[in-house]
Amino acid sequence: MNAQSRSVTLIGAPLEEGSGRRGAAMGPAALRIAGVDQTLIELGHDVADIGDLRIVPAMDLPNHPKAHNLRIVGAFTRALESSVHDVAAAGRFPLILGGDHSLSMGSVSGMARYAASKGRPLFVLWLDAHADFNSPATSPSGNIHGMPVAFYCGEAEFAEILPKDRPFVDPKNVFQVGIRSVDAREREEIHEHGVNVFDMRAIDEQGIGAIMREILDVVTKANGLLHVSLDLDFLDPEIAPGVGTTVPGGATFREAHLVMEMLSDSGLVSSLDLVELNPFLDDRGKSARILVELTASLFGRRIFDRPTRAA
Ligand code: 6HN
Ligand code: MN
Ligand code: MN
Ligand code: MN
Repeated sequence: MNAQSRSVTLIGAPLEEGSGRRGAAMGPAALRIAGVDQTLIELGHDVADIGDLRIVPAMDLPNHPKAHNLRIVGAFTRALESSVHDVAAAGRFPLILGGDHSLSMGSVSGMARYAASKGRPLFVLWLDAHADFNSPATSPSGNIHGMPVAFYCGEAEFAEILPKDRPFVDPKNVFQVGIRSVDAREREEIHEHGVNVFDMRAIDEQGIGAIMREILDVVTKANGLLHVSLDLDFLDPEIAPGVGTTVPGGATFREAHLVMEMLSDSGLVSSLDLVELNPFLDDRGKSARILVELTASLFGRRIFDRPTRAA
């Protein structure tokens, strides 16, 4: 994605029912007000905005006691899976404006189907304070935004949402970076399934640059596509307060930008989620703006250019 111009399609997903509180449904509007489209256009990209997805609850799904609002989250999952797949198949870059993190059940599944159609493996970079690998059986909250990684890696409890033939993501192709809040049973599941975790301590000890090089190397060698899912709480709450699940000790402003700059240089990124922004909790648009600035770095904004690095 380096200096090259991309065709980007913005897809709004005003979903908040996967989280325990209201407000994330205003996320797409706040990201547009913060200028996500204009910023990409100024960087030389072609931008189409298809507006916000509208759904009706999926009444064929159960009212699950341990997965709150499954009918709404399930309907968004179906809508996003197909629209993200179709945008990618049309040769465009799907940029999903969230919305809470349960929307990644749809976006990642759509990209998994697209990658399979190209015979390429899908990798996921999960930038988050949380591992989001709960299932209805392990979740302490019942909030589905804590479960999307388990979903797209094949969690059986949600088998009714998408068609049976949909491809899952291999948990070994999931890289989680920035993790600092994991539930007890969730931790066991992560180990069992072989998810790659770089927690905050790994960032402290190794540096984010070395971690990113390691991840990008794996994706390059496998000729993979890379979906990036950016949960606002990856960042430290001091710089990004507009989120319902703040955890202290997050990534700094520069660490987050370096991630985006290295992703941009790599040219490997196929799709992006911006999630968990809750404008109702934000401080005068600060968090919406930082998400737009990080998106700009991913799409080629630089302080100064660097010589291209051999892979
Ligand atoms: N997110 N692990 C907690 C839960 O309820 O499962 C928190 C999940 C947070 C989800 O931030 O996207
Ligand atoms: Mn998350
Ligand atoms: Mn999170
Ligand atoms: Mn399991």
